[in-house]
Amino acid sequence: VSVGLNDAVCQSTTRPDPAKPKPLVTALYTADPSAHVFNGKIYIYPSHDIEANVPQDDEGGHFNMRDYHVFSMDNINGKVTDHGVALDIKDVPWAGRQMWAPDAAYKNGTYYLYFPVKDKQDVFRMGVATSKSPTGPFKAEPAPIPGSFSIDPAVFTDTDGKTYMYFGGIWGGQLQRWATGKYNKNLKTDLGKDNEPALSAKVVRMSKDMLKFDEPLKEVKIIDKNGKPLLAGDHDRRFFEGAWMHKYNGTYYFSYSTGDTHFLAYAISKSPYGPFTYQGTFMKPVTGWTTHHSIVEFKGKWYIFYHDVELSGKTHLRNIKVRELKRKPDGSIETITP
Ligand code: FUB
Repeated sequence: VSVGLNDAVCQSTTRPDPAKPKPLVTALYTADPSAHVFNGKIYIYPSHDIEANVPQDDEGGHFNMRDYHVFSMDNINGKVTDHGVALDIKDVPWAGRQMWAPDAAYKNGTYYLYFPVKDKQDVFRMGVATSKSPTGPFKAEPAPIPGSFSIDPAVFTDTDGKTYMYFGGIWGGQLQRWATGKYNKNLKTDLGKDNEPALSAKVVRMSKDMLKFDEPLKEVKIIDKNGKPLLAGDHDRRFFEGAWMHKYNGTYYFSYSTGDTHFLAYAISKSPYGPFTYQGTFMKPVTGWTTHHSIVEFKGKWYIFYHDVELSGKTHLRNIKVRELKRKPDGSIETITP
Protein backbone atom coordinates (compact mmCIF):
# COMPACT_ATOMS: atom_id res chain seq x y z
CA VAL A 1 0.00 0.00 0.00
CA SER A 2 1.49 3.29 -1.00
CA VAL A 3 1.02 6.67 0.58
CA GLY A 4 -0.67 8.88 -2.01
CA LEU A 5 0.08 12.49 -2.92
CA ASN A 6 -2.85 13.58 -0.87
CA ASP A 7 -1.58 11.94 2.29
CA ALA A 8 -0.37 13.79 5.33
CA VAL A 9 1.21 12.55 8.49
CA CYS A 10 -0.98 13.90 11.25
CA GLN A 11 1.18 13.57 14.28
CA SER A 12 3.44 11.35 16.30
CA THR A 13 1.55 10.15 19.28
CA THR A 14 3.32 9.61 22.57
CA ARG A 15 1.39 8.33 25.49
CA PRO A 16 3.09 8.81 28.83
CA ASP A 17 0.03 7.43 30.61
CA PRO A 18 -1.60 4.53 28.70
CA ALA A 19 -4.73 4.89 30.86
CA LYS A 20 -5.25 8.41 29.45
CA PRO A 21 -5.02 8.11 25.68
CA LYS A 22 -4.63 11.24 23.58
CA PRO A 23 -6.65 12.06 20.45
CA LEU A 24 -5.16 10.15 17.50
CA VAL A 25 -5.95 12.95 15.06
CA THR A 26 -5.84 16.65 15.89
CA ALA A 27 -5.94 18.31 12.44
CA LEU A 28 -9.56 17.21 11.85
CA TYR A 29 -12.44 16.21 14.07
CA THR A 30 -13.03 12.47 13.79
CA ALA A 31 -15.53 10.05 15.34
CA ASP A 32 -17.02 6.54 15.07
CA PRO A 33 -13.68 4.84 14.32
CA SER A 34 -14.04 1.46 12.60
CA ALA A 35 -10.58 -0.09 12.73
CA HIS A 36 -9.36 -3.04 10.65
CA VAL A 37 -6.03 -4.73 10.07
CA PHE A 38 -5.26 -5.10 6.37
CA ASN A 39 -1.81 -6.23 5.14
CA GLY A 40 -0.35 -5.98 8.66
CA LYS A 41 -1.34 -2.32 9.16
CA ILE A 42 -4.19 -0.68 11.05
CA TYR A 43 -6.66 1.25 8.91
CA ILE A 44 -9.23 3.48 10.58
CA TYR A 45 -12.51 4.42 8.88
CA PRO A 46 -14.08 7.19 10.99
CA SER A 47 -16.71 9.84 10.51
CA HIS A 48 -15.28 13.28 9.70
CA ASP A 49 -17.01 15.76 12.02
CA ILE A 50 -17.34 19.35 10.84
CA GLU A 51 -18.83 22.59 12.16
CA ALA A 52 -21.72 22.98 9.74
CA ASN A 53 -23.56 25.48 11.92
CA VAL A 54 -26.71 23.36 11.96
CA PRO A 55 -28.52 23.87 15.28
CA GLN A 56 -28.59 20.88 17.61
CA ASP A 57 -31.81 18.84 17.44
CA ASP A 58 -33.09 15.50 18.73
CA GLU A 59 -32.45 13.84 15.39
CA GLY A 60 -28.76 14.66 15.21
CA GLY A 61 -29.08 17.31 12.48
CA HIS A 62 -25.92 18.96 13.86
CA PHE A 63 -23.92 15.87 12.75
CA ASN A 64 -23.92 17.14 9.17
CA MET A 65 -20.84 15.44 7.82
CA ARG A 66 -19.92 15.53 4.12
CA ASP A 67 -16.97 13.21 3.49
CA TYR A 68 -14.74 10.46 4.82
CA HIS A 69 -10.98 10.31 5.36
CA VAL A 70 -9.08 7.05 5.97
CA PHE A 71 -6.20 6.92 8.45
CA SER A 72 -3.49 4.30 8.92
CA MET A 73 -1.01 3.31 11.61
CA ASP A 74 1.94 0.92 11.37
CA ASN A 75 2.01 0.55 15.12
CA ILE A 76 -0.42 1.27 17.88
CA ASN A 77 1.86 3.95 19.35
CA GLY A 78 3.17 5.17 16.03
CA LYS A 79 2.31 8.02 13.73
CA VAL A 80 -1.15 8.36 12.23
CA THR A 81 -1.32 9.02 8.48
CA ASP A 82 -4.28 10.84 6.95
CA HIS A 83 -4.84 9.53 3.41
CA GLY A 84 -7.08 12.40 2.39
CA VAL A 85 -10.68 12.37 1.19
CA ALA A 86 -11.73 8.79 0.45
CA LEU A 87 -15.34 9.58 -0.50
CA ASP A 88 -17.21 12.88 -0.83
CA ILE A 89 -20.98 13.28 -0.57
CA LYS A 90 -21.02 15.06 -3.94
CA ASP A 91 -19.90 11.80 -5.56
CA VAL A 92 -22.83 9.81 -4.15
CA PRO A 93 -25.66 10.57 -6.61
CA TRP A 94 -28.54 9.54 -4.32
CA ALA A 95 -27.22 11.16 -1.11
CA GLY A 96 -28.95 14.08 0.62
CA ARG A 97 -27.14 14.87 3.87
CA GLN A 98 -25.35 13.49 6.96
CA MET A 99 -22.59 11.00 6.21
CA TRP A 100 -22.50 9.06 9.46
CA ALA A 101 -20.44 6.21 10.90
CA PRO A 102 -18.89 4.04 8.16
CA ASP A 103 -17.19 0.65 8.13
CA ALA A 104 -14.96 -1.18 5.69
CA ALA A 105 -14.25 -4.73 4.54
CA TYR A 106 -11.93 -6.58 2.16
CA LYS A 107 -12.76 -9.46 -0.14
CA ASN A 108 -11.11 -10.93 -3.27
CA GLY A 109 -8.84 -7.97 -4.02
CA THR A 110 -11.41 -5.23 -3.39
CA TYR A 111 -11.97 -2.95 -0.40
CA TYR A 112 -15.53 -1.97 0.43
CA LEU A 113 -16.59 1.16 2.27
CA TYR A 114 -20.08 0.95 3.78
CA PHE A 115 -21.67 4.23 4.80
CA PRO A 116 -25.04 5.49 6.07
CA VAL A 117 -26.30 8.73 4.61
CA LYS A 118 -29.75 10.26 4.31
CA ASP A 119 -31.21 10.06 0.82
CA LYS A 120 -32.94 13.01 -0.81
CA GLN A 121 -36.17 12.15 1.07
CA ASP A 122 -34.22 12.36 4.38
CA VAL A 123 -34.35 8.60 4.97
CA PHE A 124 -31.11 6.93 6.11
CA ARG A 125 -29.88 4.28 3.67
CA MET A 126 -26.67 2.29 3.46
CA GLY A 127 -24.31 2.98 0.59
CA VAL A 128 -21.35 0.93 -0.56
CA ALA A 129 -18.27 2.14 -2.43
CA THR A 130 -15.29 0.17 -3.73
CA SER A 131 -11.57 0.65 -4.22
CA LYS A 132 -8.49 -1.42 -4.97
CA SER A 133 -6.73 0.33 -2.07
CA PRO A 134 -7.72 0.31 1.62
CA THR A 135 -7.25 4.08 1.62
CA GLY A 136 -9.45 4.75 -1.40
CA PRO A 137 -10.48 6.83 -3.20
CA PHE A 138 -13.71 4.82 -3.18
CA LYS A 139 -16.27 4.83 -5.98
CA ALA A 140 -19.88 4.70 -4.79
CA GLU A 141 -22.42 2.36 -6.32
CA PRO A 142 -25.16 4.36 -8.08
CA ALA A 143 -27.88 3.39 -5.57
CA PRO A 144 -28.08 2.40 -1.91
CA ILE A 145 -27.95 -1.28 -0.92
CA PRO A 146 -31.46 -2.58 -1.71
CA GLY A 147 -33.49 -3.08 1.47
CA SER A 148 -31.06 -1.08 3.64
CA PHE A 149 -32.06 1.55 6.19
CA SER A 150 -30.93 3.18 9.46
CA ILE A 151 -27.28 3.72 10.42
CA ASP A 152 -23.98 2.37 11.76
CA PRO A 153 -22.99 -0.59 9.57
CA ALA A 154 -20.49 -3.00 11.14
CA VAL A 155 -19.22 -5.57 8.68
CA PHE A 156 -17.73 -8.77 10.06
CA THR A 157 -16.10 -11.59 8.12
CA ASP A 158 -16.17 -14.88 9.97
CA THR A 159 -13.41 -17.48 9.99
CA ASP A 160 -15.41 -19.49 7.40
CA GLY A 161 -15.28 -16.52 4.97
CA LYS A 162 -18.94 -15.52 5.31
CA THR A 163 -19.52 -11.81 5.80
CA TYR A 164 -22.32 -10.25 7.84
CA MET A 165 -23.52 -6.71 8.31
CA TYR A 166 -24.88 -5.60 11.68
CA PHE A 167 -26.59 -2.24 11.62
CA GLY A 168 -29.14 0.08 13.16
CA GLY A 169 -29.60 2.93 15.58
CA ILE A 170 -32.73 4.24 17.28
CA TRP A 171 -34.03 7.82 17.59
CA GLY A 172 -31.97 9.96 15.14
CA GLY A 173 -30.81 6.72 13.52
CA GLN A 174 -34.44 6.05 12.47
CA LEU A 175 -34.55 2.31 13.33
CA GLN A 176 -37.90 2.69 15.16
CA ARG A 177 -39.44 4.13 11.99
CA TRP A 178 -39.09 0.66 10.43
CA ALA A 179 -40.60 -1.22 13.41
CA THR A 180 -43.52 -2.53 11.33
CA GLY A 181 -41.35 -3.31 8.31
CA LYS A 182 -42.56 -0.17 6.50
CA TYR A 183 -41.17 3.34 6.96
CA ASN A 184 -43.22 5.56 9.27
CA LYS A 185 -41.67 9.01 9.68
CA ASN A 186 -43.93 9.81 12.65
CA LEU A 187 -42.15 7.28 14.90
CA LYS A 188 -39.54 9.70 16.24
CA THR A 189 -38.44 7.61 19.27
CA ASP A 190 -39.21 4.22 20.81
CA LEU A 191 -40.34 5.87 24.05
CA GLY A 192 -43.65 4.85 25.64
CA LYS A 193 -43.09 1.12 25.06
CA ASP A 194 -41.02 0.42 28.16
CA ASN A 195 -42.39 -3.06 28.84
CA GLU A 196 -42.00 -4.35 25.30
CA PRO A 197 -38.82 -6.03 24.04
CA ALA A 198 -36.34 -3.36 23.00
CA LEU A 199 -35.77 -2.70 19.34
CA SER A 200 -32.42 -4.10 18.32
CA ALA A 201 -29.85 -4.09 15.56
CA LYS A 202 -30.32 -6.11 12.37
CA VAL A 203 -27.95 -8.75 11.03
CA VAL A 204 -27.73 -10.00 7.47
CA ARG A 205 -25.28 -12.09 5.46
CA MET A 206 -23.73 -10.20 2.54
CA SER A 207 -23.80 -11.51 -1.03
CA LYS A 208 -20.61 -12.92 -2.53
CA ASP A 209 -20.00 -9.64 -4.38
CA MET A 210 -20.43 -7.75 -1.06
CA LEU A 211 -22.82 -5.26 -2.70
CA LYS A 212 -26.17 -6.69 -1.57
CA PHE A 213 -27.93 -8.42 1.29
CA ASP A 214 -28.09 -12.15 0.65
CA GLU A 215 -31.09 -13.05 2.83
CA PRO A 216 -33.93 -11.42 4.76
CA LEU A 217 -32.82 -9.25 7.71
CA LYS A 218 -32.82 -10.87 11.14
CA GLU A 219 -33.20 -9.17 14.51
CA VAL A 220 -30.12 -9.27 16.81
CA LYS A 221 -31.86 -10.64 19.92
CA ILE A 222 -30.24 -9.64 23.21
CA ILE A 223 -31.45 -11.69 26.16
CA ASP A 224 -30.64 -11.65 29.86
CA LYS A 225 -29.16 -14.64 31.71
CA ASN A 226 -32.71 -16.02 32.23
CA GLY A 227 -33.37 -15.99 28.48
CA LYS A 228 -35.72 -12.97 28.63
CA PRO A 229 -35.33 -10.19 26.01
CA LEU A 230 -34.03 -6.86 27.24
CA LEU A 231 -36.91 -4.39 27.47
CA ALA A 232 -37.22 -1.00 25.79
CA GLY A 233 -37.36 0.73 29.19
CA ASP A 234 -34.03 -0.78 30.24
CA HIS A 235 -31.93 2.12 29.01
CA ASP A 236 -28.83 0.98 30.91
CA ARG A 237 -28.65 -2.24 28.91
CA ARG A 238 -30.67 -2.08 25.69
CA PHE A 239 -29.20 -1.53 22.22
CA PHE A 240 -29.17 2.06 20.97
CA GLU A 241 -26.61 2.30 18.11
CA GLY A 242 -22.97 1.66 17.20
CA ALA A 243 -22.92 -2.14 16.75
CA TRP A 244 -19.64 -4.04 16.47
CA MET A 245 -18.88 -7.72 16.14
CA HIS A 246 -15.70 -9.61 16.96
CA LYS A 247 -14.92 -13.24 17.59
CA TYR A 248 -12.70 -14.41 20.43
CA ASN A 249 -11.96 -18.06 21.20
CA GLY A 250 -14.94 -19.22 19.10
CA THR A 251 -17.43 -16.88 20.83
CA TYR A 252 -19.19 -14.01 19.02
CA TYR A 253 -19.11 -10.72 20.91
CA PHE A 254 -21.82 -8.26 19.90
CA SER A 255 -21.02 -4.84 21.39
CA TYR A 256 -22.92 -1.56 21.15
CA SER A 257 -23.70 1.82 22.65
CA THR A 258 -26.61 2.29 25.05
CA GLY A 259 -27.02 5.85 23.72
CA ASP A 260 -28.80 8.03 26.27
CA THR A 261 -27.13 6.19 29.19
CA HIS A 262 -23.76 6.48 27.41
CA PHE A 263 -22.35 3.00 28.12
CA LEU A 264 -20.66 0.53 25.83
CA ALA A 265 -22.16 -2.89 26.52
CA TYR A 266 -21.72 -6.40 25.13
CA ALA A 267 -23.51 -9.69 24.75
CA ILE A 268 -22.19 -13.07 23.57
CA SER A 269 -23.36 -16.03 21.51
CA LYS A 270 -22.08 -19.18 19.86
CA SER A 271 -23.66 -18.02 16.56
CA PRO A 272 -23.14 -14.81 14.54
CA TYR A 273 -26.96 -14.54 14.44
CA GLY A 274 -27.40 -14.81 18.21
CA PRO A 275 -29.39 -14.76 20.37
CA PHE A 276 -26.77 -12.89 22.40
CA THR A 277 -26.69 -13.11 26.18
CA TYR A 278 -26.09 -9.76 27.84
CA GLN A 279 -22.83 -9.65 29.82
CA GLY A 280 -22.48 -6.09 31.07
CA THR A 281 -21.04 -2.72 30.26
CA PHE A 282 -17.35 -2.54 29.43
CA MET A 283 -16.87 1.22 29.00
CA LYS A 284 -18.26 3.90 31.25
CA PRO A 285 -19.42 7.23 29.75
CA VAL A 286 -16.88 9.42 27.96
CA THR A 287 -17.11 13.20 27.71
CA GLY A 288 -19.68 14.04 25.02
CA TRP A 289 -23.11 12.52 24.30
CA THR A 290 -22.01 9.68 22.04
CA THR A 291 -19.30 7.21 21.95
CA HIS A 292 -18.95 4.66 19.20
CA HIS A 293 -16.32 1.96 19.10
CA SER A 294 -14.62 -0.86 17.25
CA ILE A 295 -12.55 -3.74 18.58
CA VAL A 296 -9.62 -5.20 16.68
CA GLU A 297 -6.75 -7.63 17.27
CA PHE A 298 -3.31 -6.40 16.26
CA LYS A 299 -0.01 -8.17 16.86
CA GLY A 300 -1.46 -10.43 19.56
CA LYS A 301 -3.23 -7.73 21.59
CA TRP A 302 -6.81 -6.44 21.44
CA TYR A 303 -7.62 -2.75 21.13
CA ILE A 304 -10.72 -0.60 21.35
CA PHE A 305 -11.01 2.48 19.15
CA TYR A 306 -13.62 5.00 20.34
CA HIS A 307 -14.21 8.75 20.55
CA ASP A 308 -14.82 11.52 23.04
CA VAL A 309 -14.81 15.33 22.81
CA GLU A 310 -11.51 16.15 24.53
CA LEU A 311 -10.37 18.52 21.76
CA SER A 312 -13.53 20.62 21.32
CA GLY A 313 -15.79 20.10 24.33
CA LYS A 314 -18.65 20.01 21.77
CA THR A 315 -20.75 16.92 21.26
CA HIS A 316 -20.68 17.08 17.44
CA LEU A 317 -16.91 17.74 17.13
CA ARG A 318 -15.31 14.53 18.33
CA ASN A 319 -11.86 12.97 18.34
CA ILE A 320 -10.88 9.32 18.03
CA LYS A 321 -8.73 7.46 20.55
CA VAL A 322 -7.39 3.95 21.10
CA ARG A 323 -6.60 1.92 24.16
CA GLU A 324 -5.93 -1.71 24.98
CA LEU A 325 -8.91 -3.96 25.61
CA LYS A 326 -8.18 -6.41 28.40
CA ARG A 327 -9.99 -9.63 29.20
CA LYS A 328 -10.24 -11.85 32.21
CA PRO A 329 -9.27 -15.54 31.83
CA ASP A 330 -12.96 -16.46 31.27
CA GLY A 331 -13.08 -14.17 28.19
CA SER A 332 -15.10 -11.40 29.83
CA ILE A 333 -14.01 -7.86 29.02
CA GLU A 334 -12.53 -5.69 31.78
CA THR A 335 -14.45 -2.47 32.35
CA ILE A 336 -12.78 0.69 31.09
CA THR A 337 -13.22 3.97 32.94
CA PRO A 338 -12.22 6.65 30.43
O1 FUB B 1 -21.58 10.18 13.91
C1 FUB B 1 -22.97 10.24 13.85
C2 FUB B 1 -23.60 9.27 14.79
O2 FUB B 1 -23.22 9.55 16.13
C3 FUB B 1 -23.19 7.84 14.59
O3 FUB B 1 -23.77 7.22 13.49
C4 FUB B 1 -23.59 7.27 15.90
O4 FUB B 1 -23.08 6.00 16.17
C5 FUB B 1 -23.07 8.33 16.84
O5 FUB B 1 -21.72 8.15 17.15
